[in-house]
Amino acid sequence: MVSCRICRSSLTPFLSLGQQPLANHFLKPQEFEAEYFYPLEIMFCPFCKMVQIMEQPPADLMYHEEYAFYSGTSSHMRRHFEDFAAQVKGQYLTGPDAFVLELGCNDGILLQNFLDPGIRHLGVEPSGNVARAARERGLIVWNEFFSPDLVPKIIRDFGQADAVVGANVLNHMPELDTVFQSLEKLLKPDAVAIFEDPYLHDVMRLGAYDQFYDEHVFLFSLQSMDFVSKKFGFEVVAADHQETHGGSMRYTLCRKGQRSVHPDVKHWREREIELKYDRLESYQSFAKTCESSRDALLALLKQLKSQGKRVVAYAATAKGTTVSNFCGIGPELIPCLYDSTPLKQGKFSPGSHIPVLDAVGFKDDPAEYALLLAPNHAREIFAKEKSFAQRGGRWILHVPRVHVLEDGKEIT
Ligand code: DWN
Repeated sequence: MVSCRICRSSLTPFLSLGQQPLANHFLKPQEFEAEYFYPLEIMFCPFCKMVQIMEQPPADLMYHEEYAFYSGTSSHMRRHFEDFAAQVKGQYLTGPDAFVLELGCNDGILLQNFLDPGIRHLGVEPSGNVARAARERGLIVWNEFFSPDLVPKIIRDFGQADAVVGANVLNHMPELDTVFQSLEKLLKPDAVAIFEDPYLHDVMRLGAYDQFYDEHVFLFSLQSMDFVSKKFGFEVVAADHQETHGGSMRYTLCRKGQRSVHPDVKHWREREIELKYDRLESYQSFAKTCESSRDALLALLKQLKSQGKRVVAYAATAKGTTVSNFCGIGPELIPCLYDSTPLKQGKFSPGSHIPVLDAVGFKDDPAEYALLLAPNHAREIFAKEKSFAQRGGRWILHVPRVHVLEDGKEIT
């Protein structure tokens, strides 16, 4: 029996994504043999409704000196975080000596937007390389795993916070209890915690099983976020849906009764009940969709190979690790993967061992098809790589179902 990390009830498994490697551990050939794998089983808690993975690899295997994901690589995301920061500044950092704390600030893509108006800030980031990149932007960053031990030090150096923020971070933190207990101490009485993470409804509606990998221990919904918040004396006062990462939710939390609750919170809460996200059957049906999607993608790639077509992949994402390992796609079907991150180039993709090449070379590759492993960045990548479609190249996407685009139009 596996217990829920939040309410200790017994969890029910609903989707098995097989043996998976560390999603962001791009490797050299000499590392293949000792590569770390773990079973990626997705579970639902019938009591608190939290969707979570069964087992998470040790944190220091995932976050370290060579963490492969730099948040700042997408220009679309840079704009998104400017807007996020503008909202936080305009609504919550209006006092004279405001202080904002960011958990898991990565390369500082969000936090840098607080520099200009001179707002006091601190980023806490466990991966050394991205923490350094954030410091190079002039930010104050502690290269640490966030833990309750840091709380007295933060309060000693900065005082209590007006806002604690985290983007795609809370879903990475298995010990949510200690995060909420820390928030209780860190936040001023009417201060807010704002967390933005992939949203359950979007994952369910898109069949986006690729949002599950080692780093994403939780997939939040309003109902599960309500449960955790309530457990620690907080409440959700705003729920702003975002289009990023295939669909995310920005939850604003504060101590219960401190602020009025935005009507959207009720709207999303009711919608989740209408869609039956409180029932195991919904997750079992989602699992079937994911398995069909896996079969369809593999069948398409095999068919194209039998026709002698060259299919490459684009964007060496963490999500792509789940896709290639769940579907069983290796270099025999996809000879190479193009990506803009220097740290990934020249290495091989986790588990599937597909060589990763510099994205600048994509333009010269004669491939007829390209599997897009970052569907969340489709607009940005299609614009950047428009010559591919212009010369007759076809994009393959696996969400919302496996399909092929020719000149922007779906052909299968
Ligand atoms: O939560 C997480 C999310 C926010 O980011 C992390 N745990 C890990 C990471 O997940 P991901 O790798 O699936 O993220 P993205 O943002 O979907 O993909 C980024 C990758 O895509 C990078 O390797 C760079 C690449 N990329 C590219 O090659 N060309 C991205 C863009 C926009 C491009 O134009």
